[in-house]
Amino acid sequence: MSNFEITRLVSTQADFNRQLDHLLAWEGVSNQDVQHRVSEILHRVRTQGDRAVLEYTQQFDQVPATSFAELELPQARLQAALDTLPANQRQALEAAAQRVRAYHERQQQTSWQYQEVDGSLLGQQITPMDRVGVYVPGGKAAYPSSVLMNVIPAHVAGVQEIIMVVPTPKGELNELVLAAACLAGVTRVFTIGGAQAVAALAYGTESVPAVDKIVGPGNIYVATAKRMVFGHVGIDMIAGPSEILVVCDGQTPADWIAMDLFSQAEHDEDAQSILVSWDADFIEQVSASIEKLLPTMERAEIIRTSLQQRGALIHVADQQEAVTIINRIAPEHLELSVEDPQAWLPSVRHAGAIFMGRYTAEALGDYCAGPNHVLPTSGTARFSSPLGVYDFQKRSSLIMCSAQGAHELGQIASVLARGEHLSAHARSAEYRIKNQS
Ligand code: HSO
Ligand code: ZN
Repeated sequence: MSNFEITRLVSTQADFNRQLDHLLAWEGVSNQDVQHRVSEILHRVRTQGDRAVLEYTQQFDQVPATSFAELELPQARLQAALDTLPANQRQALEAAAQRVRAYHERQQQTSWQYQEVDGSLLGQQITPMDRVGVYVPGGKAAYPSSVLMNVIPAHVAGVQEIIMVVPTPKGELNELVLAAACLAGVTRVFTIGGAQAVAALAYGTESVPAVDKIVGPGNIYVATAKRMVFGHVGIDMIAGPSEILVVCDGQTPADWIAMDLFSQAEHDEDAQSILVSWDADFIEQVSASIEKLLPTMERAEIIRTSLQQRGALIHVADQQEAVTIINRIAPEHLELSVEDPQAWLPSVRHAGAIFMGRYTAEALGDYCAGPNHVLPTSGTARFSSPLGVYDFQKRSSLIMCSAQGAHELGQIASVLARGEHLSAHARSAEYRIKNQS
């Protein structure tokens, strides 16, 4: 414990901005070798279908299946997983699912139309995607909560078929993941993973139906495969490591804040936890809490590495500087552990999710508050939003011209079309101008 070091930054230091840049630098992984291997897997699955997926699954996951049919779980298996959960787990999962559903129902978009004075109609029609694939990692990163967060918005959006893929290394199934899939509304489950599962979902095989969009986290092979099939199908964001930025006025118990920092750090060594405060004494208290609490943690080594590599305690002069740092980082999770978080909101321009007030631990949002825990990372909150119902819906524009509307628009379109030397466009519009056909 003795030589534990977490980066300390003070905003008055001359090279503060450079140090902050250095702290935030994150190399998105892109590896030529991985790309090469993934493109070969995509090609084989695209051309050989089930047989290639089965072979890769036998090889990479050491699954003894001899036919592809063995790689699909019946609905009854999901129901059985739910039915055999210990009562407290089932209740917690149901409560979380119900809250996540209620929140996402509010995101439901509605179609609209309006009429112009000439009787023309304009509008926008919302339709769900037909079929969506949800990737669920196997092994240590298999989170039932992520099943809820990826599947429920698709279900609320009205997606008819939600296909889940989950690798089962050595045949090992995660009962909570299956129970969550059952509650969330998954239609079919295939026990496949890696780039081969992404390929199966993107291109379809004899057994796996091709989907319109693939969402969900995965390792570098999965992320690379998702990037490569993008365009053929939609994908969600490519998530970087988890991050939390806690802004505290010094009035929250230091142990609470230390544990909030740990809660993201324990995800993995590359996760980033940062505290910003204008109270220097409080920063010392949190530092002491970290030292005290770290040895008590199950994942102490992961937390220690994460905090040492990418964590920081930042002392700023005042609240205004804290705001500048928030917007500079555009964090995935922002905890405003302050007296009046509402007063801060108008200044927060970029953050995936904002946890307001001393009682709002980020962990509550990860599981059951209701909002989605799939959030933009690595500063991408500058231009993107939490996963939501809108990610599983599309908009179609609606245009219905009256005779009078066609007459008026025809004149505008004709002039513009002739300016572009597109005479079929012009004449198509002109036919509908009164007295000209
Ligand atoms: N904090 C993670 C989500 C998660 N936490 C799942 C616990 N389980 C994503 O930002
Ligand atoms: Zn988490």
